Amino acid sequence: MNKPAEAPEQFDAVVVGAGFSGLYMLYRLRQLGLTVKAFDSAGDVGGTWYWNRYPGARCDIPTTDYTYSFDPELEKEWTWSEKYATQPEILDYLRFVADRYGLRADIEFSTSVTSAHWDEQGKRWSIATDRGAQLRCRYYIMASGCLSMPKSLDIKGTDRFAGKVYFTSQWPHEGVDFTGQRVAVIGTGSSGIQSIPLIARQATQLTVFQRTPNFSVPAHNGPAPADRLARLAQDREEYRDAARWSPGGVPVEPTDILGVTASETVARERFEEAWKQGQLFSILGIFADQGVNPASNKIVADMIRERIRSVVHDPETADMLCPKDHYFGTKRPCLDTGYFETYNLPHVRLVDLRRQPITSITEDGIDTADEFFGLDAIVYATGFDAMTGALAAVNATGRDGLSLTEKWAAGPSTYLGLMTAGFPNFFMITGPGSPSVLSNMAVSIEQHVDWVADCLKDMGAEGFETIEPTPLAEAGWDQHVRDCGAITLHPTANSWYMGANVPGKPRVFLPYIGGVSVYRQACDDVVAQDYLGFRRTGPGGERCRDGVIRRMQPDVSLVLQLMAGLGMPPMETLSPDEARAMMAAAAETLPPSPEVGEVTDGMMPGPGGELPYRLYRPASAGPHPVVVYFHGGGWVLGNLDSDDPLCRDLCVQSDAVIVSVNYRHAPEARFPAAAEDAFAALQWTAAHAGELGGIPGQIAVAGWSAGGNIAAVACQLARDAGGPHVSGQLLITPVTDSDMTRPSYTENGDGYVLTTPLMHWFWDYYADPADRSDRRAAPLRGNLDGLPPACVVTADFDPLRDDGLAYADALEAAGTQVRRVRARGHTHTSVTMVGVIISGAPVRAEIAAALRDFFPSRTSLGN
Ligand code: NA7
Repeated sequence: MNKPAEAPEQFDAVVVGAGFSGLYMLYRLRQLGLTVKAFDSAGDVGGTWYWNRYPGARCDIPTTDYTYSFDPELEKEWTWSEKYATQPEILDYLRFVADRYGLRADIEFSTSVTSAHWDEQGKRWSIATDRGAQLRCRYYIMASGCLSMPKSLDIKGTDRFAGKVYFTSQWPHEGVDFTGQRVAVIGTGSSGIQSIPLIARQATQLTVFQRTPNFSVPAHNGPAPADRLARLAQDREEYRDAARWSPGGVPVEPTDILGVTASETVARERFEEAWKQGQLFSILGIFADQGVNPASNKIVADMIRERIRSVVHDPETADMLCPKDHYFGTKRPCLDTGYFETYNLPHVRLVDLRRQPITSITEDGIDTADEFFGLDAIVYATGFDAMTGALAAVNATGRDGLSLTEKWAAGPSTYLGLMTAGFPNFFMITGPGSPSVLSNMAVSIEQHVDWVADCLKDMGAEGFETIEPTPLAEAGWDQHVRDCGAITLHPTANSWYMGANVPGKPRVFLPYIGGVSVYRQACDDVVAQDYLGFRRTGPGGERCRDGVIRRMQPDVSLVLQLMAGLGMPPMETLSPDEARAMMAAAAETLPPSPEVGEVTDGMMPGPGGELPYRLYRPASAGPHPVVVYFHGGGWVLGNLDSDDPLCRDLCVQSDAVIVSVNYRHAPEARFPAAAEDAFAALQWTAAHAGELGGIPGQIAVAGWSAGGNIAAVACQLARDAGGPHVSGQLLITPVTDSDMTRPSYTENGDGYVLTTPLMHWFWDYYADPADRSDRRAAPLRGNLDGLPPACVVTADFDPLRDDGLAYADALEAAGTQVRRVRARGHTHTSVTMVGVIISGAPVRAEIAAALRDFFPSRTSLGN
């Protein structure tokens, strides 16, 4: 008779991993009174610090910060011996923590979870291990680490080598003695860079095989920094809180100094200071813009390369060690102790695999294109399948049989990096889409564990059994993660952050780069909004407030915060002259505008006197199509300078002559002065196109905001007058009507620079109420038949959003061809902030493409 199968053991929660995150998760779950079982394939606690025992292994965040903060008593009982503790000391610490809280009792070591299936009927996860155990649990938590799945070897002939083979990620517990041996190290990431100097001390001959040189800065290791210890001693809680609400999980003084505008002296001073500190966040934060601006990044990178050259004696080796193919910080920079100095030793040699690729590893060494290296030992420091590798290894199956790897075939998709739709009650600690590897892991781990534990507590209190993100919330978060990455230089690098180190892995920027504090706020906001974007179910029914937690472009929201911090008075409380002065002062702080071929100022006749104009000519050979441009500013503010950066950008990108016209302003010249000037400017420019370097007959109008209003009016007037012919109208977030009751006036009426009260202020200066329904003030009310093709740009966070949409709809209804450009996540003003708002660049590229399309014959001119 067959023995009846044992019923699976039941737990409230199963945790995978017993490293930093698994241990704390276990602690919190127990505190909630839940039954928990944790598994780890290692023989003891420690996670990454259990496995990575290679010589020189240390953390690269100061250990005073790379530590648990949840229990003040624990902090009193443990003192780190060095600024950057070694792997054995960190492992000791984690063992100490496990002992102190008696955590081992609930951990099964040397056991891997092999499968996890969601049972929709029973609302439980079914878990199986490689030791044949079957378990059922309500909550399944992957605390499996971001850098825990070693990358598979992808070098030819690795299995042929008869000598000793070592992996930095799985180093022998008893250690290795390389004395008298000819050793190769393959890989120059953190693991290679930390271990190479120590291996060199023992080996008779050391050859380092480098595919990509890495930026590394000296750690200046030693005792923990006195200032930090003092601050901690004085007020531990204040310090830990500062870390929690910092950009990277370590308290730092953020700078607003830009590399592109800093003097050489300031740049050098800041670099020297950061170099001295020997900390990643210092060297990554020399300039506020070094992560987003190539020119600023180069200043830092050049100074690091200068240092490498000053240390390494052989110029050829020094050159090989200088990173040139990626921006500083876009691959994880390293902290080292004597790394570059090691190459001055006579028995150490560097091989550049880009010049001299490995053809195969053989029985007794490494064969390259033009040389053979006889070896006794090979050390692989080739990295990890980062962030998704360990999650994919278990490959959980969620609802409807969907596996995680199927769902993530094109890259991971998560809500807050904590959960993923279709996988109820499945949590990830520091999953993709969270700050994780870009931050102090200790801080990010505690935040995630706390969030999950609090969430389970809330569920228990409210009688819910399952939780899962909605597709809408998840798609919104994925978009936000991509938006944050897109404004940085990261996507340009072949880094493990991008999944680029693993052949075939989708190229996606995996972590969230918006910052630890910003991220924490988003998580808190989700909870405060009744778990926005999560669906929770229980015997009493389900609750779901669906929505997207962050819809604004990250740089737009940053600029709004900065502006709010300046405490400027609302513009509508000022007089027009005061408002103009405030705008002029703000314009002075703008970064340099794009270069164009030529800029000339001139005057053209207008109905009320001469009108100043500024002409921007592309650098390419003319003649060019001509765009008559009208600046924004509510008919009251603005001038040729205010929209200069946008005009330059339009000129460069659309390859058209831009004639920016300074029409008359209210209240000095009220309605219809601006509209009349716009039409007159169009007529004059069309008549003089040839003299201006334009192609006669190829004229478009463009305008932003109130400028968009008079541009639209000019098109209607030109049609009525039988000319001039207008090839297209570009209306950037235009005012098209005087009716301020459309929903966007309420939804976006406050907080996004252009406010509803300010629109009232503008209208009051511009036009009498009786004139406001005149089609020259409200072009939406005019006859829209027979108008030129249009490009209408609308911004999500703009009171005028619905003005633009209404005009686009009405033009289309009248048979006009309309290209709609949605400035996703932008405000009324942010799209035009050239050089400030990076996320506006793709929108402006689309606008420029629309401009070019107004002039199809231009292509046939051979340009
Ligand atoms: P990393 O940083 O991924 O470094 C791995 C290194 O191995 C890197 O230099 C790779 O070159 C190199 N590599 C990988 N595959 C190959 C092959 N096939 N041939 C030659 N060279 C190869 O991993 P680490 O373990 O050093 O550090 C991981 C993180 O742990 C670290 O960032 C810290 O956060 C702690 P590549 O750059 O891909 O050209």
